[in-house]
Amino acid sequence: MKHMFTKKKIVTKNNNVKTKKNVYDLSSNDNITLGGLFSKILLLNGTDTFFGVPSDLNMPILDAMLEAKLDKKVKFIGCRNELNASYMAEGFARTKPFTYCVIGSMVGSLSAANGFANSICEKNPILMIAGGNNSNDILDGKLSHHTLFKGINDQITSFEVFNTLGGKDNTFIINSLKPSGIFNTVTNISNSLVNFNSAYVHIPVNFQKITGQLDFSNCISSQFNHTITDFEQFKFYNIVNDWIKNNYNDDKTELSKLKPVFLFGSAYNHYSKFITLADDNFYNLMNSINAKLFYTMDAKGILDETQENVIGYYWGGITEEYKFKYFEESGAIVYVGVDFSDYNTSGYTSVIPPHFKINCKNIFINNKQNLRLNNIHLSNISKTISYSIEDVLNSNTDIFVETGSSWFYGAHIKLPKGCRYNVSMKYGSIGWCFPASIGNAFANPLRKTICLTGDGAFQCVLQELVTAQTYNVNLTLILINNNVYQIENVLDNEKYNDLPIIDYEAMAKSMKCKSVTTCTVDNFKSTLQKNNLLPGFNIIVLKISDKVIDNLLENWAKLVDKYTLHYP
Ligand SMILES: Cc1ncc(C[n+]2csc(CCOP(=O)(O)OP(=O)(O)O)c2C)c(N)n1
Ligand SMILES: [Mg+2]
Repeated sequence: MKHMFTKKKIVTKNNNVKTKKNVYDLSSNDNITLGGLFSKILLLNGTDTFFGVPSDLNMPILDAMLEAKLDKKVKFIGCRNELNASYMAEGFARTKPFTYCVIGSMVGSLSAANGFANSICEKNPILMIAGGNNSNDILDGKLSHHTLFKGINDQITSFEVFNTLGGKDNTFIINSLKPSGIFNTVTNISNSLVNFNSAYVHIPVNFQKITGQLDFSNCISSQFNHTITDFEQFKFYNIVNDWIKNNYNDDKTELSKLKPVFLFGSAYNHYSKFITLADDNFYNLMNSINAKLFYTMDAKGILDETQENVIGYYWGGITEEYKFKYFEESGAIVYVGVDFSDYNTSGYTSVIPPHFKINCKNIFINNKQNLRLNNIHLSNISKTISYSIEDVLNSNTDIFVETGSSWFYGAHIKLPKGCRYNVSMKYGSIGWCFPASIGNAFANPLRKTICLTGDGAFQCVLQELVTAQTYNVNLTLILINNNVYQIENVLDNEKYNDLPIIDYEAMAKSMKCKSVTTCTVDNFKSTLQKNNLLPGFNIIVLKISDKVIDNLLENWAKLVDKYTLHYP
């Protein structure tokens, strides 16, 4: 790593590709800036929007990206901090091949690291373009601002952090002015992104103004097109059909006698932006074998919940008794793309052994934990919240649901066909939901995005009210204001879980938000129906008591906590 910045030779991990001389396509030999190349790649992949925060370390590349003379201008959404920018980029990348998050290294990149990790977990790829300090100062051993160390180490600290998070194959540095070097780095970046891996590229500020024969955009973008054509194999019809052929000799009558049960997990979530995983052929096939279908909670939305054979979620020990009966009576329990965690199994409780596993991970069976919640009590308040939201959903809505009690309101929503449901249940970082919803609204301006979040989570990221209002994004924010970290409070009813009483309506209005309404459960349904029809950004602050706790939430939290704290 030490020789990364020596003047003689630039050694990067891309060496293997570098040795292949002139592999890049020079059919388009026009001069272009490095920033222009990044912008062109974005445009060629069907999008024009990226996110970030300006810094003296990234302004040359930002300017080059924005000023590039291309068919179309790209759009930079400046966020109020880098963490929010990385979440927003991830929300955007949920329905687009990828996007960029442009930040300065260290003071910016370290804040964005949490969102970068979230995007890795969810496989919605973002490229962090991090502007670094001037490499000349590094070589002279001078101390530069925003850094911890002098010399070479100041430049590589941020790089190393992202190398640790994203892996060496997804972490890059541009330290060469040679087109071949740039080509190799940008090719490797596009390799990461097409494989749904988020990537990091570090560009010292003095390299950011590079102009030259750098227009490799066509050959790099063609990689995306190539990959997209391979998605047929992930269609659930093809997966299940192959399985029936291989295991039952295509004898559907024999199989249907076994009352097959399928549990679908989140392994395929990230393909759903490119193809319809569960199409009519799939449901016809499932009907022909009399199958009952379930999904894990991190995959909610992957199945069409209006289909009769889609029974609902399986969520470990808080799964309803009637659902377990289907599993007990089945002679063919099949798990497809299931990736169990303590969150989606409620602390690895009531994990059912499958007869068949297709592309599954992390399936540990511990029958000692066969706990069940026989009686699920949903308060009228919970029902009102869930069903009022359900009523405004349609095939043109996308809902984003935050970690916290929102997950449990979301769980009871029966999704209409075509409504996209978004959670981040693997990483579970509070604050993700609001910026990610804004990102989605940028990506899908003609659809209505609905953000369901708690007050604790919202307080992490509420600066982005300004961004949502500035662009008047097509988004309804439902803020559940219970003045408590409720999901934590059920474990430990302590003062530290209380939240200060804040007049969110006044606060949002002071931040120039135009449509803000505070309501209670009594008028939530009518408020939501009215306000959700308004175009642009609307906020509904739903005030509820801190006493609203369903046993579904309470039991889930206790089971997960018991698992988390368990001793060897
Ligand atoms: C970044 C981060 N910090 C802390 C946590 C732990 N945590 C999980 S949920 C939660 C409270 C959420 O409170 P709120 O948003 O008000 O939701 P409620 O359950 O009250 O609806 C906390 C602190 C986390 N998941 N992520
Ligand atoms: Mg709360």
